[in-house]
Amino acid sequence: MYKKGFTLIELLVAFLILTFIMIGFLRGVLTYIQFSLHTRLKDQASILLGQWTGYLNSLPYQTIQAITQNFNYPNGWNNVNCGVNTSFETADADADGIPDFYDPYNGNNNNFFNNQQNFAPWLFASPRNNPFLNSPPLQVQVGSRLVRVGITVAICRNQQNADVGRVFGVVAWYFSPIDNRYRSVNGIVVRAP
Ligand SMILES: [Ca+2]
Ligand SMILES: [Ca+2]
Repeated sequence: MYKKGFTLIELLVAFLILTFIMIGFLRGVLTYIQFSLHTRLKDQASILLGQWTGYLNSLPYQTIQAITQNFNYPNGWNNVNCGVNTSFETADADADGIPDFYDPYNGNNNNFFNNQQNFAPWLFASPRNNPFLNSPPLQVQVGSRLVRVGITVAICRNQQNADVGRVFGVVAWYFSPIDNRYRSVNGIVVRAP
């Protein structure tokens, strides 16, 4: 005799379909959260880059000279040609495709996701070491992640070897919540007396 209602199999199938829909929905929500955090991190990196290049441009040259005086310049950065035919800006000692002047990690940057505080020794300023006073932050938290800033510095010299200025590399970076890979924006500031 035919009976109206659901059999156990029908209920099970309905339950399975509902579970798959829920999993798909949750995955969609998760992806949305990851992408929106990624966008916020990217925006914050651009903001910090703008704040730092503005700040470095605003400092009196005497201040810049004073704070960069006792730095133990790595990579020959105490003697660079800041003219058009310069190679210091493209040198890549750790061979990861990122010029060291804009590179906060010694080695492939994607490998530093689990070791994010292990900054390259050539950074002049980093979230661990800030030689600047009253400066923008070198680290900002966005959701569960951090955007960090690293700054390199080099001394420009002319053909007579005279000190003619300072050049700063500024990099703001984060690890993307989408794939945990390194992402960055960078800029350069040149200052002369
Ligand atoms: Ca590099
Ligand atoms: Ca690197």
